[in-house]
Amino acid sequence: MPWTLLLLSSVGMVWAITGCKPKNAGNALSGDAAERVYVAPGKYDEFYNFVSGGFSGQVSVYGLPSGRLFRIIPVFSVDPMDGYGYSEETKPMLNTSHGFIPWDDQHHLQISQTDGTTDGRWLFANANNTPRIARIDLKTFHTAEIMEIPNSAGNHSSPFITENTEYAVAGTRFSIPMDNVNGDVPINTYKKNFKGALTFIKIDPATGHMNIAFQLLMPGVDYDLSHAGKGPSHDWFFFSCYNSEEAHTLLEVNASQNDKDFIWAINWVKAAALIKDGKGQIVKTNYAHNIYDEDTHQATSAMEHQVTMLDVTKFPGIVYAIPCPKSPHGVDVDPTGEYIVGDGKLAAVIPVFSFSKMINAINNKEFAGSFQGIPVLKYNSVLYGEVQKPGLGPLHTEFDGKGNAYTSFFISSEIVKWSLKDLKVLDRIPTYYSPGHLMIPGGDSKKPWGKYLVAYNKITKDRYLPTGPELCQSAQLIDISGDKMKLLLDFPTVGEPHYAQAMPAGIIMKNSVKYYDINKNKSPYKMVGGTGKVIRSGNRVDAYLVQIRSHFAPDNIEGIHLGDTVYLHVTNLEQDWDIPHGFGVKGANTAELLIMPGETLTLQWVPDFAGIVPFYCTDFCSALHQEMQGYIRVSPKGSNVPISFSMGNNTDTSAVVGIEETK
Ligand code: K7E
Ligand code: CUA
Repeated sequence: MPWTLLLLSSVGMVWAITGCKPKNAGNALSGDAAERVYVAPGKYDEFYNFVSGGFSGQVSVYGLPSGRLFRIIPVFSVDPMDGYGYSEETKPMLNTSHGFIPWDDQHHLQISQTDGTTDGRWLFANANNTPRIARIDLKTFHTAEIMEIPNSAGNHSSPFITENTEYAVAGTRFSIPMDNVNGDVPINTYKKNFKGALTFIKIDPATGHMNIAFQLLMPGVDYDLSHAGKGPSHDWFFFSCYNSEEAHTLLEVNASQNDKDFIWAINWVKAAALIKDGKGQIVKTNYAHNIYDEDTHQATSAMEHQVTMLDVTKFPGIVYAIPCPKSPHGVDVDPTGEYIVGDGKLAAVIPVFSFSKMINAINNKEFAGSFQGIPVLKYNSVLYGEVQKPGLGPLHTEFDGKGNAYTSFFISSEIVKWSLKDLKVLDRIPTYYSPGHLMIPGGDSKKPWGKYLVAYNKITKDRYLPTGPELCQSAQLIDISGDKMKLLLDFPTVGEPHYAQAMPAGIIMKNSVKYYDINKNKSPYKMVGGTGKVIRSGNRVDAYLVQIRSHFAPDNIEGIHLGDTVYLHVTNLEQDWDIPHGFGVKGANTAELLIMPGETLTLQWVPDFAGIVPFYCTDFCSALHQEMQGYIRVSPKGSNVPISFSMGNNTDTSAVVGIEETK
C-alpha cells in the first residue's frame, strides 16, 4: 500500500506542524458581518450556545450571534467564583472512587431530545480523564448529577444520547483490564488482557436521574466518538474507534497501520432486551453517583458496587463492525437517520454509510471476516458513497436539515459544505485556524436550526492580541443561510472548546428559575430569621447566619476557640431575581460562597490564630453592600469565652472591662 505510506508521511508531517494556514485570510469576511452579529444593548441573543471547556473542566454559555459570554457553569472543576466544590453542599459532587477530584477534561455536550428534537431540559457533559457524565439542569444552569463510569479509562465517546433521551452513553477511550480482574499485568499483554467497555446509562424521563443500565464488553481498541441513530435507525448507536492494531505504545505510528478501523454499529434495543432477560453478568466494581437536590440544596454522593455486563461476542446480532478508513474520529448521523458519516483523521475521502444498506448487509450476511468474534461487514456493502477530495484531516460533521453536511478539516483548516444527495463538495471556507468540532444549532438532531455554524478552533496565532506564551482558543460564527458560507465573527472561548450545542434561547428561558422559594428550602441548615444561632458540640461549632440587604444576622460572634472546626451555614433570605449575596472569611483556605436568593450554603473554616476575624458580603448587592460585614472573635485553645452572638447590639463595654480613658 504505497499510497497509504505516502499519505501517512506527508499528512503526518503537516499534522506535526499543527495545521497549515489558509491563504487569502482576509477575504472570507462577509460585508454585512457587523450588522448580522450586532445585538443592540438591551436585546437578547437568538441562541444559547453551550461550549465545552476542555481542560478547564467547565461549560461556558455564550449568546449567538453576538458571541457574548454569559456564564461559566462549574461542572467537573472547583470554581472559586461561586464556591462550587468548596462549599459543604457541593463538595460531594466531585467525589469519585478515587476520592475528591477537583478537575477534569470536558469535551462533549448534548442537550436532551424528545423525538430527535433538542428539547432544552438537560445538558449532558462528559469528563474525559476520570470517567464521568454530568447532567446540567437548564432550569438553573446548575450541575444536578454526576455519574462515574467504571471499567473505563478516558470517557471520550460520551455523553451522546438516544433520540428520546432514553440512554446516555459512555465509551472508554483507553482499553484496560476490567475492574474485577487483577490489572497488575505487563502492558505488552494488551491483546490478551485489555478490553473496552461501552456504558449505557438510563435516564429517568421525568427527573433526568441517571443509572447505569448495562455495559457492553468490547474488543480492546480505542473508542473515540459516538452518535445515536434516529428515525429508521433509532435502535442503533454508532461508535468510532482507532487503534484496531491494538498497539500500546507510539500510537501515532503503530495505530496508523491499518487502512481501515471501525465504526461499531450497536443495537442497543436488543442489548437492553437481553439484559432484561437476565443474560448479563453482575460485575463487581466501585463508582460514585452524585446528586444535587434543589430542594435541600445539598449534594449527596453514594458509592455503587456493581454493574451488569454483556459480553457482546456471546450474543450475535448486537454488534457489527463497519470498516472505516484511517483512524475515524467523528461519527455523525444525518437528520433522516439514514446516513452515517465517518471522519477518518488521516483519510483522503469522507465515507458516507447507508443505514438501510447496513441492514441488508446484515440480513444477507455480507461479511468480510470478523474482529475478535464480531462480524465485520463488507465496506462496499454498507457504503452509500465517498466524498472525493474534501480536504485534509476531516474531524467532525454536522447537518443543516436542508440536505447538506458540513465537515471540519483540522489540517487544511477549513469547513467544507457538501451535499448528502450526490456527495459533491458545494462550498468551502477557511477557518483561523485548525478547527476541531463544528456545531450547527440542532445540527445533530432531526430538526436543525440551520442558520449558523460555529467552528471551534485550536490555534489562533495572529488573530487576537497576544497574551504571553498561551493564546486563547476561539470560535468563529459562519452564516450558512445562503448557498455560500460567510464568516461573521471571531470570539474567544474559555479553555479549549471541543463539541458544543445550541438552541433557540426562548425555549430555555421559558423554564428559567429566577430564585429559590425560601419556603421550599429544605436545607437542614436553613435559618429564616431572628439573629441566627451558634451552637457548639465539642470542637464543632455550627453558626447559622442569614443575609438580607444589607446585613448579616448574627454579625458579631464570640466564643470560637483555636482547635474548633466551624461550619458557617449562610441562608440568603432575598426573594428577588439577581440578588445573590456572597460570603468571605479572612484566612479561610477554601473560597467564597455565592448564595442565590432562597438558598443555603455552608463554608467549613478552621481558624488558625487567636484574634478578630472579619467576614463580609462579596457580591455588590445594594448601596450599603460595603456595610454588609461582621466580626468573629477567636480565643486561644482551652479558653473559657462562651459562645455568644448578636446583631444590632451596639453598646461599647470597653469601660466595663477596665480600659480607662486618660484625662
Ligand atoms: Cu476535540 Cu470531540 Cu475530544 Cu474532536 S474531540 S476536536
Ligand atoms: Cu450582600 Cu453585598
